[in-house]
Amino acid sequence: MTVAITREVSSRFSECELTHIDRTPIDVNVARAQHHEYVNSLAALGCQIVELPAETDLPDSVFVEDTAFILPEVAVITRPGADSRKPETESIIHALSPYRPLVHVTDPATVDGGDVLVLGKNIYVGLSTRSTASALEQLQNLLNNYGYTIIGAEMQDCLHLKTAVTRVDDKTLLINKNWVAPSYFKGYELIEVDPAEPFAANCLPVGDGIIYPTTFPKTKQRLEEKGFMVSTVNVDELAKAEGAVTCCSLII
Ligand code: CIR
Repeated sequence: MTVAITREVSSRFSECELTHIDRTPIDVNVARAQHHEYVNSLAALGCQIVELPAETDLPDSVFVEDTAFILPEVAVITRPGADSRKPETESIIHALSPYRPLVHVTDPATVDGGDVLVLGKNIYVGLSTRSTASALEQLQNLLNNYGYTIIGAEMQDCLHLKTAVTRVDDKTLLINKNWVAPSYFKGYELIEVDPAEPFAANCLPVGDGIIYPTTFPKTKQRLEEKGFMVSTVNVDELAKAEGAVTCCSLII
């Protein structure tokens, strides 16, 4: 059984952190409705949903992906790069402890889960504004015993590594080559985003389907042409906070 941990949208969502996009008015009720639709599509693809209550004082806390990443053997609790987001991990520790032994990234290192792309035993970590070189070192030490290799990936012009590249299946990645070099991912089939849709590289494979924003029809067509079953959700209001589909859940 696949479990998806999600968290309801904070009433202070419009006070979110922003790095690469301009602030535009956010309607929290619309964001909540879209999040609800997202959670429903996770359930429709077979996930058992564990929805945590909203954390009013943590505007970005709907983006649970940044607080942890989950491996078959262990879950890693991150230390998010933005100070406003560091307290988000507390409730996630409680939520994840029934499922995995936990290990922790500690001060002074920071890493956002959105920068962590797990491809088998290779774990790529985006060298973004949120994730530090010392986090790479800590992660390597924490995960050595399980046979993982941590690989730092240079990236540019976007918030997280997974804004630039995500896993579609075991052999296939969806990528914006302007934001991360394809040479990191030799041996994978790379589906490029349509040039008109630079933010389209973030998809969430779950069960037999791919959860994907409605906003990127041209790239969606590229996924469908390769035989992937794409299930679209409107996450435009969440995207105003620089979020996308991977960031709103932790998949176990
Ligand atoms: C932030 O800047 O941290 C949030 N406003 C957006 C985080 C999105 N997270 C993700 O893509 N993993």
